[in-house]
Amino acid sequence: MYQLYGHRNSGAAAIEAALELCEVPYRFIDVELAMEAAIALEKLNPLKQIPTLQLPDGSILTESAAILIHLALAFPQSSLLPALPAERDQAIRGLVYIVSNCYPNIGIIDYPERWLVASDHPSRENLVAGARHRLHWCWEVFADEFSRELYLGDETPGALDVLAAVVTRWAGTREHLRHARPGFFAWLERIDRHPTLAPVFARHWS
Ligand SMILES: N[C@@H](CCC(=O)N[C@@H](CS)C(=O)NCC(=O)O)C(=O)O
Repeated sequence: MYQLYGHRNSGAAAIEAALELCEVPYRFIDVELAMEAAIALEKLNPLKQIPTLQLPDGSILTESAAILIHLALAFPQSSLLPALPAERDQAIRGLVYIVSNCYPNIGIIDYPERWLVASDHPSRENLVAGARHRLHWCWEVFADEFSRELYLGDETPGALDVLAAVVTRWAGTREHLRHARPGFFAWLERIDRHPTLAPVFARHWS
């Protein structure tokens, strides 16, 4: 069985949502609830980051985009990635865009000291403010560049929809997009309400 290491209000929500869309059984291991789970995570992923996914054969996958692409390929009936090669290329481009341009700013905002040699309060504040600004701008660019790749009709959401819906949850991104890109903001809220995804997101953000 798949074993997903995560905790509430985290990027593990995107993988949990994808596992639900694939309709495969999995176990969610909350690394904030049990010390043994945190120790187990460190053995599997030296960065101690989540999501970390243990596959049924025991192998380990980290990195949200890699995990989502794995699930899309392992469960093609889920339509996590589009079947048409040109559309699939753009969806993979979008996944890589999010994890390379948006997600790293969250790490800086949460742990600014990792990026500073001298971690005094003004330096941390300055770095966090810059990362927040960059994060919000990167999402504006995403909204402009990728909206046509996303779930706009009645189809099942895909990996790109799910990752966008989760990574926009943090550091004031949704509030920013509500005014800066209202169409994209409304579309994110529609994904939140999808019947398969809503219960997952409720577990993470209620
Ligand atoms: N590159 C990773 C980033 C994952 C990540 O930063 N996860 C956060 C939680 S949402 C985390 O585990 N942070 C703890 C840490 O960096 O120590 C991915 O794309 O999955």
